[in-house]
Amino acid sequence: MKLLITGFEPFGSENANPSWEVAKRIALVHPDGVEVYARRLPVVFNRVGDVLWEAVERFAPDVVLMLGVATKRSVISYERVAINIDESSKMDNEGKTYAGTPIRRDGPAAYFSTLPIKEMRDATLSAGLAAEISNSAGTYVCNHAMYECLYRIEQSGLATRAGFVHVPPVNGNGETGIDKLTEAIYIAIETLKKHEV
Ligand code: PCA
Repeated sequence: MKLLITGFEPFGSENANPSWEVAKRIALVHPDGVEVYARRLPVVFNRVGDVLWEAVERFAPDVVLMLGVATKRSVISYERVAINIDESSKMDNEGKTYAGTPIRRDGPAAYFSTLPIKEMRDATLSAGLAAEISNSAGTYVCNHAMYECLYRIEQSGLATRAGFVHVPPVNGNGETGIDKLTEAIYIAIETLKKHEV
C-alpha cells in the first residue's frame, strides 16, 4: 500500500504543528508493507489544494491521510465529512479571511471520507487513546484540504481513498504527547491496510 500522509505548517501564534510532527515520524517508522510519503501543507486556503495535488500526482498513493491540529479538541477525531465552504474570521498564513465562500462552485455540498473511519477510531481506542468520529472538520483550511482532495480525486476518476484526522494539541509527553499520537495514527494505518480495496 502506498500512503501519502500530510500535516500542516504552524499557524496562529503556535511555532509548531503536531500534525506535521506526527506525519514526519510516520514516514520514519515505516509501518510494515506501507510505502509512506510525507508532505507538509501550507495553512493557506488558495494554495493548499495545489500543494496537496502536486504530491498526489507525484506519488500516486493508494491512500491519502491528511492530519491537522484542532486546537480546541482533546481527542483524536476521524472526520466524516468535508463541506463546500470557506469561512473564517481567523486569518490564514497569507492574511486572508473568508465569509462563506464556496470552495468549488461546481462541486457538491459535501464529500464523505472514503476511509474506514469507524475501524480507525476503534484501532485508536485500542491503543489506549481517546478517539471519536467527528461530523464537522470546521470551515478553516483543514476542511478545505479535505474537500479539495476528494473533489480532485473524483474529477480525475482516481480510486485513491482519502480522509482527514484532527489531532489534539500536545501537552508534553503525557496522554496526548507526540509519541502517543504517532502510535495511534500508526495503528490506524495498520487498519487501513486490512481494508485495502
Ligand atoms: N489545523 C487547521 C488548519 C491547519 C491545522 O493544522 C484546521 O483545523 O483547519
